[in-house]
Amino acid sequence: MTKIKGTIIKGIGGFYYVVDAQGVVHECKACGRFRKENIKPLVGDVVEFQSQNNLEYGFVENILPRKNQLLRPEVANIDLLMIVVSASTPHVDFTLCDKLLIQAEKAGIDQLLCINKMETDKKTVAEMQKQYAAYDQIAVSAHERLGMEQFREAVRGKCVCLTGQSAVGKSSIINVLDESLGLQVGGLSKKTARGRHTTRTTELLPISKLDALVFDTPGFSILDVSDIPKEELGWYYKEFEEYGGHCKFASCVHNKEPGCAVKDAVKQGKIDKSRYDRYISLLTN
Ligand SMILES: Nc1nc2c(ncn2[C@@H]2O[C@H](COP(=O)(O)OP(=O)(O)O)[C@@H](O)[C@H]2O)c(=O)[nH]1
Ligand SMILES: [Mg+2]
Ligand SMILES: [Zn+2]
Repeated sequence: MTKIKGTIIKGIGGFYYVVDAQGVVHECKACGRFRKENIKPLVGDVVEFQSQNNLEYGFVENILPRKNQLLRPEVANIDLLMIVVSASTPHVDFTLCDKLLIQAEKAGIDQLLCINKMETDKKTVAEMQKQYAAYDQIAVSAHERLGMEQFREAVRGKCVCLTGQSAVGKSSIINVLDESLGLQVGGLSKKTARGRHTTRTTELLPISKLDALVFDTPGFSILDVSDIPKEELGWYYKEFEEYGGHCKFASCVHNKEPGCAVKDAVKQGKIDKSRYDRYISLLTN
């Protein structure tokens, strides 16, 4: 029996779907050793597996070293985390955005903020640009096909994970990239103006004309970053970088310390006040 190499594109109910170099998808289970060693294969993992003649499914036997991984969404080996927000409904959850950026920065993953539904409201686009001036951003409309050329260029040749709240339009955007995918798209629940969860599992989709792999992920609104030591938190704010080294105390967490260059920058309007205020509430909670 020979080992075959492939990439996990989906995991459902204890089964992993692994695509090999020829593009054939194999249904696999994880070998028993993983459970014992508390290892969980992730979508995006490059694995070695064996198919067994007497069984319909194969066994994932080995996970190759990961380039990176995220907890939420739970994915491995990505080149870019695309944080999608909506210009109208659902309203931007700025704290969730902050946390997603923190998580990606800590994992050493590039980030791009993508504001979808741009045709509906110009104010949110401007607000995002103000608050996240230190981050790369694009504004698009999946419905009106606006900004999609820029989007394609951001994705080309990369393994990109789309993440964000439900109903911001992640699946809709991916459908524009490749019409043949026909991913299910959801409406907004009228009662709560929150998204319905249409995408239930994380799925890795090849977009061959862009030489890209794109993860479509279920939306979520809770992300816990409380495991990050408080003294580290500020490291993951790009706009603090320029100033953090100039604080009076090397251990400054930019809260109540005197001579804090980050706080000065906030006072001078060089760092966005809302971003800083939310940083303090993450720091002190
Ligand atoms: N106005 C507007 N609505 C959009 C746009 N893109 C997606 N939607 C709508 O937003 C809702 C959620 O889309 P969906 O792709 O399922 O979001 P997901 O949960 O992030 O995957 C659907 O009703 C879409 O039709 C857009 O560019 N403009
Ligand atoms: Mg979806
Ligand atoms: Zn400081």
